[in-house]
Amino acid sequence: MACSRQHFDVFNGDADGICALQQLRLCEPVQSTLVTGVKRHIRLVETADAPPGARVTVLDVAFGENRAAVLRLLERGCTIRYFDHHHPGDVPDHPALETHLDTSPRICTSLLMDRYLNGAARAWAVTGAFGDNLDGPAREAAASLALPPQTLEALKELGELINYNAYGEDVTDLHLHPAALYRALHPFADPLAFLRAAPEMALLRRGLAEDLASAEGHAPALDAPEGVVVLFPAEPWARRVQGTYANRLANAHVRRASAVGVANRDGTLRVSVRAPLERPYGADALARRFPSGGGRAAAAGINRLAPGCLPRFLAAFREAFAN
Ligand SMILES: [Mn+2]
Repeated sequence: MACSRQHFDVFNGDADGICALQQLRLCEPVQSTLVTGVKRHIRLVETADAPPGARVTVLDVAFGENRAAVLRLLERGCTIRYFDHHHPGDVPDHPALETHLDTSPRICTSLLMDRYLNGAARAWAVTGAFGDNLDGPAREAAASLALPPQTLEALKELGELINYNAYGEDVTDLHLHPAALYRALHPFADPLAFLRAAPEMALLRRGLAEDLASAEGHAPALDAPEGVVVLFPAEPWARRVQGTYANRLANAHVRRASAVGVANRDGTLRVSVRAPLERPYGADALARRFPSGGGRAAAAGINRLAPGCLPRFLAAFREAFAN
């Protein structure tokens, strides 16, 4: 596909990032250079080699992590539009920087885009919200569409499958490069038509079922009233299924927190933490107690937890989510 040096679309490779871009580009079609990666690849703006005068749109990656790169692009004469729902830190005032930032736990970037576009591609916003595990807000956004229940469930599956595809240590773990998945779905104004027709979706459905089957074979490291913690070995299936499995645990026990740890290649643990859905707070504070930890109040993570710190993490997890 031809790519333009005039427009750069920088987006998280998860469902929220992809569905936010899909809405925008259905309403404002342009040829653009796509910049994306695995979900954990947050510092994307520094990899966008945009020339002076380019229009850069950034979606669903924390502003703070990209602040220096944004400032460099502004200095170079680029115009930047930034949509995100992660904690942004200090946001500079600049005439060429337009921000749409909202850290409410019931908002995601796809819903911010829906607001920006006045609901012009709402079914994709609903899909993105489901992908970010915002079940309630997704259903509220969908209310105006008056969809039959089975259609809503199909959008939920689509969001979950696109989201599942984004988890891995790098793109070699993934079934599909997120840019390829975006290009595949972009021709579809109707997400359901994509879900029904696309071979990519059959591939992801099969992959998720296999990875979940592998995950079910592992007993929890902690199964307490406050929450559940599961640890997986350093294997591609575990890196792919980590986020989806964490969401499944969160949905299965709405009053309990959950954490899923996967061994990195260097032996440290990468941990996804979900606060209880009924009390979606405290995950970020817990994660920040450990080096390389961060995230949102409802969902956070630690990139490299030293194996020796595991007992301390389990104790801090119980303390953070004690009733
Ligand atoms: Mn998001």
